[in-house]
Amino acid sequence: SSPGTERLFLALWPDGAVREAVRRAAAEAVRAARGRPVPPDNLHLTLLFLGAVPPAVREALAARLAAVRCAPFELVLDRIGGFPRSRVAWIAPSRPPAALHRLVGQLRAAAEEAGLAPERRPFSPHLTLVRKARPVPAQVLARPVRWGVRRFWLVRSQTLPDGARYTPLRAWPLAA
Ligand code: 2AM
Repeated sequence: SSPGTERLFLALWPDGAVREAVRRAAAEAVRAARGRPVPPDNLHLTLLFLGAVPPAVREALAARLAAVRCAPFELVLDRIGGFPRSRVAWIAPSRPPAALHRLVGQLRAAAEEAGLAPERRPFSPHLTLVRKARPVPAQVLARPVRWGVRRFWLVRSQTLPDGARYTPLRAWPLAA
């Protein structure tokens, strides 16, 4: 890959208050899952995984992302569960708003216009809580975490000896 190429993805990044609410809501499930808990600073909801992005493509992408139009929305994180095959435990919204799916559609179009070919795997919104997790029983939260989403982020993913490091690089506001 050319110099300056980085592994990037687009994500929603919770602020400290939402991270703390997730920590409380998920504490029991995280314990039960054993495995490797995602450090609080790494918690995110992936919107679109981009893979290796050269600098020139990143510039083109940034220009497209600035043109995305989507109203802010609220996510109600009310479900804890797991993907047994990838061995992760997650928290997720059981009824994601239509605006979230519209946002992802626009991001996919922006990525394609910038020359990327993002995966076509269906979007399944979740925040990974634990990796190498045992299966956790599905759970509906009596007290869901409410997350007012106002921006989306371009994030760098680095693989380090002690695990993944995610660095939010730049945000764009949600505005209709
Ligand atoms: P995960 O949390 O469900 O494992 C950075 O790696 C983020 O992008 C993670 O949230 C990860 O999802 C997601 N991700 C990694 N590789 C991916 C891929 N090939 N397709 C879609 N999402 C991916």
